[in-house]
Amino acid sequence: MISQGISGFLFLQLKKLAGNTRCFLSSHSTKSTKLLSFLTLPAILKVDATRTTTGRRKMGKLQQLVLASAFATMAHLTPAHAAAPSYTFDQATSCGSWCYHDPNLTKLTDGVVGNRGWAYNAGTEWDGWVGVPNVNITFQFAQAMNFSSVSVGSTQDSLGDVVLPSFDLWAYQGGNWILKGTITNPASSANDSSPYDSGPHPVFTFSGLNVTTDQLRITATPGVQGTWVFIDEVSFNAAPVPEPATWSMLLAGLGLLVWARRKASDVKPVAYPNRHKAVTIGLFG
Ligand SMILES: [Ca+2]
Repeated sequence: MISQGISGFLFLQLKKLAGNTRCFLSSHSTKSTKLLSFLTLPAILKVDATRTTTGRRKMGKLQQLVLASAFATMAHLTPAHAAAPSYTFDQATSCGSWCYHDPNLTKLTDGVVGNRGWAYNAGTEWDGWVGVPNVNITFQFAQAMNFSSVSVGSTQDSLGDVVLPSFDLWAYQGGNWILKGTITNPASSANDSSPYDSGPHPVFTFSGLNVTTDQLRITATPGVQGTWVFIDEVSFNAAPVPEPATWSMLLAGLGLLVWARRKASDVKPVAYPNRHKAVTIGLFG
């Protein structure tokens, strides 16, 4: 968001520089004319720079703005390449009637959501664990992110088979796992559904987080021990946090801007020879 703001500011400065030159014909010029004039701005300023102090000052400012814009654009593009998280379990999945393994560790972040009845699509969407006290799923992100919410999908058929778990959310900060939220699902037959129910299953969301980290952990604890835990998808609402290198690029761009403005204000008037007069002297002097 900050890099976008800086990029926008740099563009406005560039536009202002263009608007102050004669290449913008008038306020009534068409958009195509203004765009053509904008694209020819460097050439026009270069010609002006050979004639006047103002033209030379504007040419210098244009060069600094283009360089600063390049820095800001690089900084803006860096967080846009944040990769999807990888994840691991601390308990092995089980197959059961169908197979609830996740051999490539992709099923929880592939965007594919199962049905409320785990058997409706042969259970292929679900990761499953059975007879474990709990399971920790740890997500590793390519860079630090600011999380506003995290959602987990699960289901239940009966208290003697597949049971809704409770969830804890942890963030790795300062070398420790910090508890950020708990969603409790007490064991209740009210959550029962047919294994062939084609409707949507419950999704449990940790909201209003404002948590910055590059690692999150979800602990799923079954409401009844010895039963199954099923999870099909975990989704994150997050924005990338600029890394130190990104901040360095932004600061470098801002520094160039300040330097360019000071340089422009330091320019002293220079007496340029009148070209017409010079020709006159050449002819008749
Ligand atoms: Ca999935």
